[in-house]
Amino acid sequence: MPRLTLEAQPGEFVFDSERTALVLIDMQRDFLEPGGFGESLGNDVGKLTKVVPPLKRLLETARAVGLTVIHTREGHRPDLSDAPPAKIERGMPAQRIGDPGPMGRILVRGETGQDFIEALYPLPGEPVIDKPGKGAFYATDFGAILKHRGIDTLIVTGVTTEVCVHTTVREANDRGYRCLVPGDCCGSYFDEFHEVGLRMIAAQGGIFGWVCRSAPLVAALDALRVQAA
Ligand code: TIU
Repeated sequence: MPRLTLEAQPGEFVFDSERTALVLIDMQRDFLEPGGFGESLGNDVGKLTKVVPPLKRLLETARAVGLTVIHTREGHRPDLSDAPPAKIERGMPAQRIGDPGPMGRILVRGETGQDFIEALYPLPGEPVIDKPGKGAFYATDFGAILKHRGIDTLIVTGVTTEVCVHTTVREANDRGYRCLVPGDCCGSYFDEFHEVGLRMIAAQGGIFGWVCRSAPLVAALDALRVQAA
């Protein structure tokens, strides 16, 4: 069993790489590029771009050592039948879910804006979870895919820290998964929510999971590759 040990908050994180999945939450144009859902909610989407280089490095390392890699994508059916009216109507966005925008209809499956950013695009064979909610488990086959692959540990990354990353970590924690969150591979439109969101995960002895930086995680995974060579 390829076991790895990592310094993390609130303490050492030990995991088996064969039972671990790297999960990229919603690295979509709709959240990271102008003209999409994130901007329609009044956010500065430029706040999220710093996540891309460290996450790309982690993704490439995970792929190189054969970790399971899973991508999620928030969005709705073109007829919006899976979009709760309360979600569509909420707030005062300039453009709402389903409205036309420069990247196609906002947060609608199959539209350019709803797709992944180029730098982190899934490879063939990497599962893509289309999710209508904030959490990756709600109304998806994410749990079934993890179960069939024997996964018990999730490395959860992506955007945004306090919304879809947090919701997924909470859902996973309640289902018995051990979650590690590399903080610099997550991003928020709000610096303080990002910081506090990470602290909330690791507080109280790791109430929802563990938090680390990506550099030691990449180094630990890389060491596996050296051992195998
Ligand atoms: N608005 C916001 O911060 N996030 C979302 O709506 N979805 C995700 O976090 N992906």
